[in-house]
Amino acid sequence: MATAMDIWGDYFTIAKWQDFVAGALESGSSYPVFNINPNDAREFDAIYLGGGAAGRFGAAYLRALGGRVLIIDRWPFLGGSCPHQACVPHHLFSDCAAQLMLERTFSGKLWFQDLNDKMVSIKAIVELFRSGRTGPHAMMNYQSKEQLGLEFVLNAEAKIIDAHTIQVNDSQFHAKNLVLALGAKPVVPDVPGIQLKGVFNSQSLVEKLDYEPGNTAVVIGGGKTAIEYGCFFNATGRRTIVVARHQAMPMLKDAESRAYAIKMMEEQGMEFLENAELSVIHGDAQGKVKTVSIKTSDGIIDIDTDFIFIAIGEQANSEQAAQTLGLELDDKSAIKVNRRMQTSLANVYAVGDVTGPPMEMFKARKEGVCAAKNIMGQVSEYKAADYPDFMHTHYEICWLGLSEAQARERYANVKIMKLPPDNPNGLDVGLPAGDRMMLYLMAKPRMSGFQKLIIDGDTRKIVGAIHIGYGAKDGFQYLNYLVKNGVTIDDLADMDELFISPSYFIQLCRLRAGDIHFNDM
Ligand code: FAD
Ligand code: COM
Repeated sequence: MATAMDIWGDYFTIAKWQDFVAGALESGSSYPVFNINPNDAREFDAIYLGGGAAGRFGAAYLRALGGRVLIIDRWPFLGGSCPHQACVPHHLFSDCAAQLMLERTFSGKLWFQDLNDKMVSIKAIVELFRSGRTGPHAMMNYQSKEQLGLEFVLNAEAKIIDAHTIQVNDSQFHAKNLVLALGAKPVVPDVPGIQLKGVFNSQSLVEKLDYEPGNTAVVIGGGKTAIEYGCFFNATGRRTIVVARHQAMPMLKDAESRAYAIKMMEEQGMEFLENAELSVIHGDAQGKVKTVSIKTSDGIIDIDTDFIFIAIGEQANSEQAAQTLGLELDDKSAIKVNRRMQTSLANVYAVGDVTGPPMEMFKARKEGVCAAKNIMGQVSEYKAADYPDFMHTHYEICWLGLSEAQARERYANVKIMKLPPDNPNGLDVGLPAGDRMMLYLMAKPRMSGFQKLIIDGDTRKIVGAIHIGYGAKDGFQYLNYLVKNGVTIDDLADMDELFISPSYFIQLCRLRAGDIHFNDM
């Protein structure tokens, strides 16, 4: 059995880290790995409890400011849930969904194999992820240790003793400040049958799936994770039913864009039960899911399935901190913080998913950095607002700013530029199109995407943008910054498009740039 390791001073290559992480995950044994500088006698300015996006970025910044910082994490790697159970598997599954939609659209044509009536293995893709994820894990460890010089303890559950002290096995660590970066976990609904084999969430799917799901997947939830994973299950060739308590995909506020996204999912065979709720999960004699009962406005619907995916939200990992330190929580159990990331105890900070929504990487990382600055004597405030957002269906969907309806409430003279434009052929028009969309453009134009720019016609400022297709996500990160700084259609018109680019906003603006009273298009 492995025992505690002290690795400060040892050079770990990425390959060595990968072997180490794979071994530790496989054996499941928790023996602490100490990477602590024995030659630094300074007290820690902070312990980041949790080394995910929030903890790792915060600690790196604190060290960059000249402070001494320790990260403690129960996993044998840094980077947290993103590479292990969240963003990375989600992007893998969404890549598969996009690829499979293309292959199914062209099934038996050109060079594409015949995929009609063929199911693709979910288990094989999950196993591919499980063995491949140690690559990113190793990279995070290498970067943290060799490039950023961070001190950390890994592979060890931490216990909070008080607002300055953390215990790992028999060792105690003290710091001037404590930063809770403990993340969140999927909400588990309290319904009969929830413990049956065959009921998964985003964590257990990648950790525990050990059989090939049958031909029907039932997804509970209408949010990002539900839709993203649902589209993947659908693309593998399974009947997929999404059960949403209210509306599916409510986060995409622009009604017309949402309608396009839902229509395209339905055309891929996705089924939606809205205003519906999981009622009971029934099992067979072996304790495996057999049927699920869904409560709808028309009564109970029973669906035969051996595979249920539950994605009804995430809940902060706040229990231990709340109990031990008596911190104030909000009504959803997230740790309450002020804009400097301080909890109800001044030297205890909380960052990332543990402080509640939006549960996104940029917010976790920026909160981690904000806490670091305050701990090191700067005054720094942060509250996530006016950010761009994205999710996947079989497509990549990005949005920023206001929906058309929101813009019309706020501005008297709203102008719209969109592709396809309103026209007698509806969606059956081969625009927009761009990288990864050209085959659809030629063979099935209605699948070639949708995009919309929302403008305040009086100031000519962009107030909202949406893109459904592929390849625009990168641009939306920068576009949002410009929009927040008041970019106009005339500014966009002055930019240099890399034609053919997936979002046509620059050229659409240039076509109107000289026209003071331009029309919707
Ligand atoms: P985490 O990364 O969860 O880190 C918390 C850390 O605390 C973990 O490493 C854990 O091991 C450690 N820990 C907890 N308790 C203890 C303890 N007692 N002792 C020691 N260590 C402990 N966001 C995006 O921006 N893009 C995406 O594409 C995206 N996809 C997602 C897909 C899914 C399915 C999910 C669920 C989320 C997704 N997110 C995405 C959100 C993103 O993953 C989170 O916002 C982000 O990982 C939060 O980082 P964090 O540091 O707050 O928490
Ligand atoms: C990315 C993990 S997968 S982290 O945010 O760089 O730590």
